Parts: sequence; C-alpha cells; structure tokens
Amino acid sequence: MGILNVTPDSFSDGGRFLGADAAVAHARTLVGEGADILDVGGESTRPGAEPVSEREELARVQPVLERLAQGGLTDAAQISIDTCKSAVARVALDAGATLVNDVSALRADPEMAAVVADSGAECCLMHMLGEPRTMQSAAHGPRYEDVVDDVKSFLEERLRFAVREGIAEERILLDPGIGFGKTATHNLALLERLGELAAIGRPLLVGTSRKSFLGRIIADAAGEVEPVDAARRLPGTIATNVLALERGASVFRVHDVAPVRAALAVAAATLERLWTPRGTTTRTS
Ligand code: PMM
Repeated sequence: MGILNVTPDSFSDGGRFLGADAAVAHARTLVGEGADILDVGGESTRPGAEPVSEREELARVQPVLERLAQGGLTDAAQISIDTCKSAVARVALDAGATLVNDVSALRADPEMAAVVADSGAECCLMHMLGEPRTMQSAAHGPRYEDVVDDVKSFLEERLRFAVREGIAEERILLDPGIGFGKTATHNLALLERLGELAAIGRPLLVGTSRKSFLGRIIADAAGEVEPVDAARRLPGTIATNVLALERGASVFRVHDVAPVRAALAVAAATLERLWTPRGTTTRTS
C-alpha cells in the first residue's frame, strides 16, 4: 500500500503532493514501484494534528480521486481512502475507491459503518488510543494493562461491531495502529507479538513507515542524540515490515514502495510463505 498524502502537514511528506497534478504524478510513481493499493488521505493524523473540516478534506481529495480515475489508476491499483468522515468516504467510493481506511475504526462518524456496508467496499479498522491531537502527549500518557492484549480486545470488539452493522467479515482488515497513542516500547511489543493479532483471523495491515520510534532507535544505534529525521528511517521501515510479514501481516502501508516491496519479496521467498502481492498471481520458488 503506497501512501498518497494530500495534506500540508503529514509528518514526513506534508505539503509535497498537495496539488492534484503532483499527487497524480506521485501515484504513478508508487504504482510503477509496485504498489497494489494507493491510500489517499486528506487529513493528517500525525501527533498534535488539528482536525480538518469536511469541506477542506473533500477539497483536497476529491480532485485527486477524480484524476486518478481519469488517468486509469483505479485499474492499475486498488484505491483506498484514509478518512474518518462518511461524507468523504462516500465521495471517494463514488469516484472508484474500494477500501475505506478509517483510523477511528468506525468510532468517529456514526454514519461511516452504513456507508461502508452499503457500498460493499473493504474496510480497515485501526486501533488508536485517544485522538491525533492529544494521543502522544505526556499528560494523557498512553497506558495499557498489556498493550497487545488491549489492542487485540479492541480489534475484536470493533470487528464484531462492523459485522453487526452489516459489513461482511471477509471485507475487513485490522491494524494495530503503530504510533497511535503508543510509546516506542508499545510499538515494539505490538510488532514482536503481531502473531497474536493475526490469530484473530483477519488480514493485518501495518503502518510503520518513517514513524518516529524508528528515528529514535536508529539514532541510539548510531550514538546520535537527536532522533534521525524521516529521510533516514528507511532501514527501520524495512526491518519492521519484514518482521511484520514474518508474524502474519499482509498489507504494508509505506512511503517507499520499491525498496520495501523488494525486501518483502526476498523475505517471503526465504520464509517460503506466502505474501502474494495482489498484482501477482503466481509465485516463483
Ligand atoms: N498511519 C498514518 C495514517 N494512516 N492508516 C492505517 N491504517 N495505519 C497507519 O499506521 C496509519 C494510517 C500516519 O502516517 P502518515 O502521516 O505518513 O500518513
């Protein structure tokens, strides 16, 4: 899954693909690098981000979604809409999106479940403690009894809710929400014990790409005081995605599609276990 942020303030690529032309060109690059899914987002969920109005979010993503369809990119890749707003999801689904990536797991907008259910689209339910504006702040400090057990219970509850609301279970993906109301230690525990979440029985999506806990670990390893910036987090992105594959994840949300896909292909071949990218029907042994 290649990330297509159409936001001025996402943490690692904010503002770079804000215009529809730049966004569509970047979408082509991501597909050229092997992305099977394009995740289009018009509201930043980085820690501290302020909410965006429905009108603003639509103004950002609608032209991009229309241009992706006109440019044939809806045939080249599955389009995912990263939104918590049902009105944005509805517009995106009309424009050819077939996956709704809701980081609130259907909690932010009471209409969202019905929009997804009626459309027959796929849906990703992600764990988040708190909300983006406050989720990492020391005052509210992310706390868990046991982060993996807590995230697992949450995802099981959200899965039951979604099915009750009429979303077919086979269309639902689950995501531990790396970095969403979690310390570095929480993120690492979730990655290490990802198999416990895979045991729920739904495909797992993971998003570690360029996230700040990687910057701190890489800096520590290099004896640097400041966390390394997003441009130097690719090795950590690759390491975490390979480990996530080994522990049962099947969708990898990343900025750097080509190197991560190559690493996953080698890891999958080594494990002789199946990660079959959606665009690939056969697997060489
Ligand atoms: N991370 C971000 C945004 N959307 N969606 C899912 N399902 N999982 C994630 O981990 C996730 C997400 C934040 O990263 P960005 O600002 O680079 O998009």
